[in-house]
Amino acid sequence: MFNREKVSNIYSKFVQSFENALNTVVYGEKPSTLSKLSELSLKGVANYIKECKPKNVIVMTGAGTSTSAGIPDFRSSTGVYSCLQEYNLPHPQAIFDISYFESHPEPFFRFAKTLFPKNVKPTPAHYFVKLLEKKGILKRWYTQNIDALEFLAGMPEEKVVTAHGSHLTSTCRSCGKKYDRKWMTEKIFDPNTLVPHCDTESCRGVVKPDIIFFGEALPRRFMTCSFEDFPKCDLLIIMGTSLVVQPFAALVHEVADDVPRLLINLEDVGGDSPAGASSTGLCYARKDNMRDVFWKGTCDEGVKALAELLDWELELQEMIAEGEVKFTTAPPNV
Ligand code: CNA
Repeated sequence: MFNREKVSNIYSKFVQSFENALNTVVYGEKPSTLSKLSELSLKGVANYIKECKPKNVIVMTGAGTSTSAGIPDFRSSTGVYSCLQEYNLPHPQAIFDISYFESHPEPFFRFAKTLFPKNVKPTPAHYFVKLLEKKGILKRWYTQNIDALEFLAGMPEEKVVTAHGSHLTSTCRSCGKKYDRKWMTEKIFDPNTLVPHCDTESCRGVVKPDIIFFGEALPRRFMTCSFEDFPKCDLLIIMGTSLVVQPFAALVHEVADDVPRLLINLEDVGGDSPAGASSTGLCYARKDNMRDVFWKGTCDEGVKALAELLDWELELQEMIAEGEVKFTTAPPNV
């Protein structure tokens, strides 16, 4: 039977291979960098997932995936760095600087109410990654976020790398005693507590959420997992990050040269220099781009559009609804 969609896919593949051949001649691209995408668009990424069936998808996320949950990002005009005047900091980053925190923990804990709101819920973008995991194709989720929403969405711990730590747990700076998220949330919202101190009478050290401040080393797991995962990656999805914080941002280069990379973000970030210059970033704006797709918009809209193209829309909706039910009955105490 005549299948219009199949014919259209074959036709776009033909056009793509013709363009690839042309690029090989014009730009001298090696065959290994020829495009795996039928078209350089969200639809091309969806077709790739449907037809090439990648099994080692890596997702990299940043603060933009949690803004729809009510947590501000850092660098947008309404982000954290734009509203710190009242804290009298020497510079905005000082609020997350470990040496500043050692002597002035108060600004961080005053600000923590905004960064770690009560009753916060994962967003559709979080559930989309959970859906990739349910489909058995998620290699790992690398997040810069410290809000622990990945775990509230039900992601197994081994599937997530919290590159900058998370406030799932907290540690006493003096004796090393561990505290959970519930304990820290209660302290943050207790009007009589300015800075949380260790419960142990003989200690009373300052308890700090296990998030990585400027001046602290990244978790060892970030290195061990990234060395192992990125060479195996067959699709990279990047969402809601300005891609400026290193070494996280540099991970986009650690996948093989022909691996498709999809960026979903409100603004174009991590971009490369124009065609002809050496490759230093994502190349969606380059004329010789063969594998990068930039979808401009919110993470939630982006994943919904991708889910629709994949015919996963219903499953995503169900997953979101299931999450909502869990929250209305008993918010997870993680
Ligand atoms: P950032 O530098 O603030 O960049 C956020 C990016 O996301 C920007 O490019 C925005 O345009 C974009 N963006 C904002 N909202 C959306 C949206 N709804 N949909 C799509 N894109 C959007 O944040 P990064 O994550 O790149 O920077 C890394 C820092 C931020 C890490 O150290 C984090 O710990 C830190 N951070 C985390 C959180 C959190 O855990 N939710 C909140 C604020 C900051």
